[in-house]
Amino acid sequence: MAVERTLSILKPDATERNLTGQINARFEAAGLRIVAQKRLQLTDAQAGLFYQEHSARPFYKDLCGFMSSGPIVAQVLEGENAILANRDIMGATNPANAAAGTIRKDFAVSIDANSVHGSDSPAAAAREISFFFSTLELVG
Ligand code: IDP
Ligand code: MG
Repeated sequence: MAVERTLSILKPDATERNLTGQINARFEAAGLRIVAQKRLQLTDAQAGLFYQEHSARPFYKDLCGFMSSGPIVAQVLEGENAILANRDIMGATNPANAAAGTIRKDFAVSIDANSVHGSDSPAAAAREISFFFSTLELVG
């Protein structure tokens, strides 16, 4: 195992319900450190760029609409095996399938409004971190 960084997003359904602190506490309790964080609202086009890997999927338009519908919190989480560790803490994409104790099981509203995003590979983490954060915002 190695120390990694991963890109996390608290989605509009989470910020709308004022869950930033409760979700962040899950990351910290699991040993992940929030090393960069900012709150912003994406345009539909920016959400489309971020999720371009899904551009051919039937849910893409709704996904971009949802992700630009309100403020999000973009953050970089750091820790041992952080990419897979965060995916475990998040739980399955569809909250109906998410394991007990995961963020999506406890907080997600639906498969669209599923509260959190997390990078799924080292390549995705690198691309997604640089999408939101400049080198000046990333303390070593
Ligand atoms: P992930 O967020 O667990 O990595 P992805 O497959 O990368 O899941 O999909 C990105 C996002 O698109 C999901 O978090 C979810 O909000 C949405 N999504 C995925 N599959 C569906 C679907 O079948 N219907 C509606 N929305 C979906
Ligand atoms: Mg994904």
